[in-house]
This record gives sequence, C-alpha cells and structure tokens, in this order.
Amino acid sequence: MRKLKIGITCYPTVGGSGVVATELGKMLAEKGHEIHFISSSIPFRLNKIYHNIYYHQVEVNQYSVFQYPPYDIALASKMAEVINREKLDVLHVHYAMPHAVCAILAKQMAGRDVKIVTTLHGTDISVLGHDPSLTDAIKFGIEKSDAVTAVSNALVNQTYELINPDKQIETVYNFIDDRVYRKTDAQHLKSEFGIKENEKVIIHVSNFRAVKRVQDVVKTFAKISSIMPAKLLLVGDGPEMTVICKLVRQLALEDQVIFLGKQENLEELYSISDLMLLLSQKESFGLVLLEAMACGVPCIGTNIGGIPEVIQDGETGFICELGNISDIANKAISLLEDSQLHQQFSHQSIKLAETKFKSEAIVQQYEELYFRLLN
Ligand code: GMT
Repeated sequence: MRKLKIGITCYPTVGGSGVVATELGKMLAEKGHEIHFISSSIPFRLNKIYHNIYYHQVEVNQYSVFQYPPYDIALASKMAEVINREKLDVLHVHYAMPHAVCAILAKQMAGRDVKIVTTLHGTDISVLGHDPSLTDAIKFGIEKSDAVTAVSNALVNQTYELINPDKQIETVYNFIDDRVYRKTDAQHLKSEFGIKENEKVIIHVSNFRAVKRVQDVVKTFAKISSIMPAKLLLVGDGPEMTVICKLVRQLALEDQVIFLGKQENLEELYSISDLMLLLSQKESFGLVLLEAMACGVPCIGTNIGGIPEVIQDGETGFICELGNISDIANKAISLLEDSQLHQQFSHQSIKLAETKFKSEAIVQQYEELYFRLLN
C-alpha cells in the first residue's frame, strides 16, 4: 500500500478534538505513513518519539502594531511551507475554525494539489455556528474542503441545520487507543483516596464549562449518596469550578466529593469507578464516555447531540432527559443496586467499545477517505 505524507492541524492543548487528532496521527504513523503536525505547541498526547512523526511549530508575530496577534495567517503560512517542503498528499484539519479556512488559504499559497480534509468536532458548529459573524466563514471552510467528516450523525445533522453547506459530510466516529483504555488493577487508589470497600464510585470527567452541567452531576450524586455509601470523583478543571465547589459545600458533600483536577492515566481512575455521568447540554460525541466504556464502566448521559450514539440505552447505560435529576438518580441507583445488571452493562460496554468504535476500523475509514481523494 502506498505510504502517504499527511499534515495534521489541531488545537494541541487538552481537549477531545486534539486527543483524537493526535491519536489518529500516531496510529497512521504506526501504519507507515509520514505525519506532520502543524500547531502552536506540541500536541500533549504526542508523548513518545516516532521516527515518522514531525512537528512544525506555528510562531505568531507579536509586533505591537497588531491589536490581535495574527495566528490564522501564521498558521496558513506554516501550512503552505510544510505542504511544499514536505510534499504533503493530505492536510487533515481538526475543528473547522479557523483551521479549515487556513488550510484552504495555505493550499492556494502553496499552489500544490494537497487534499484538504476537515473534521468537525462539535463546538465549532454547535457554538460557533450560532455566531452570525462566523457562519459564512465556517460554510466556506466546509464547502472548499475536499472532504468533510463529523464525529457523530447528530453533528452532521446539526451542521446542515445551522450552516446548510452544499457539501456531503460523512460520519466518522471517534476512537481511543484501546491498548491504553482497558480495565487495569488500580485498587490501591481506592484506599489512597480514602474510598471504603462498600462505597460506590461515580466519576465525571470534563473541562468544567457551563455546557457540561457539572452542577447536575453533583445534584444527582447528592441523591445517590442519600441512598447508598458513595464517592464522586470530579476530574478536570475549568470556568465552572468555583460554582461547583460552592454547590458541594451547600449540599454538605465535602467528604464525599473528591476533586482531582486535570489528570493523565484516566484508565486507572475508570478502573476503580462503578458509573460515569456525562449530563451535558451540548455534546457532539463525548470521548470520555468511550474511554470509560472501554474500561468497563457503564455510563449515564443526556439525550443530547451524539451521546445517544455512544451509550446504548438499556444495554451499556442509560440515556436521560437533560436536567431531569430525579430520573437520572433513580436510574443510577437501580443500576448500582443490581450487581448482576451492572456486570452485564459493564461487559456490554467493553464489547461496544471494541466493535462499533474499534480504533483499527476507524483509522482505516480515514485512510480510505484519503486514498479516495487521491485517486
Ligand atoms: O468542548 C469540549 O468538550 C472540547 C471539544 C474539543 O474540541 O476538544 O470537544 C468536542 O470534541 C470532542 C472530540 O470529537 C467530542 O468528544 C466532544 O463531545 C466535543 N464537545 C462538544 O460537543 C461540547
């Protein structure tokens, strides 16, 4: 099979789109392709040396005449430079704004027929798509890309509703590194965190933005812990943290809620958890659901965006109405009280992660897309 030269641009700091882009680059490199990351800093998941992965840093000019440093132009220039110097076949950008528009500009600057693939991740449509000052640019980026993918069917539909581009958008689900996300023996963490043997462990992982509705997680947990001994692991950090700390104090849950901040090695935390809650009001996919499921953790999520495409309602977890705390808590309690049902959901979660979201098949789906464009 022909080996390709593939450029990848993403937001390199913590966040699902950057994680997926980096894991994709790593897996494509393992298949022999040459990968060129073009971003403002090294993607944080690029934590090992690969002989065929290169990193090209975007340097933004801070000249005092600029009221706003011109990141988009600097990115497009760097992309054009790499397209020509490295003779890229494909430039795959993750997150439409501004990456798709920069890639199209870069292609024109380079004068080389590099194929532009844009992957929509969620807030680039569900939040930015509502901003009239950006919709035309997002539409342009989508329509002028050679191929466009989105991480769920829900996001495809939302893109047509909000932006209405004249372009076919293909769903390619997210994936995780299944060699990392698997149940591991991390029981020692329980005693280290002061979690007793009889306590159920509920986990929530997010960037603590308002759309994640972390307050609903805490309120649900309050109901669960009034019925059974339990601890809540809150993993991540973000703008809502102060509000959440206050709510935990108001509900007198300080001894039961463990704030872990941003963490790596989440597979160990999932491995000591009995249930994951993701109760967002916007969520195109919910990568943390897939991570948890792969480690055998049943999930409860809201009937929002791509969440119902990840959780199989009544099979691997439950889908609940946004903000319906009583229903969410009742479903959580019934699952946590029934060890047989819990074990069944846990097995089915692992199975689903290994089949519908199998990394090998999804990476191949991207590879086939690249070859289709090049032939
Ligand atoms: O807002 C976030 O949650 C971060 C954002 C990102 O770009 O990293 O996440 C989006 O992309 C992820 C990877 O495709 C998806 O798993 C998340 O569901 C999506 N977030 C939203 O739609 C809110």
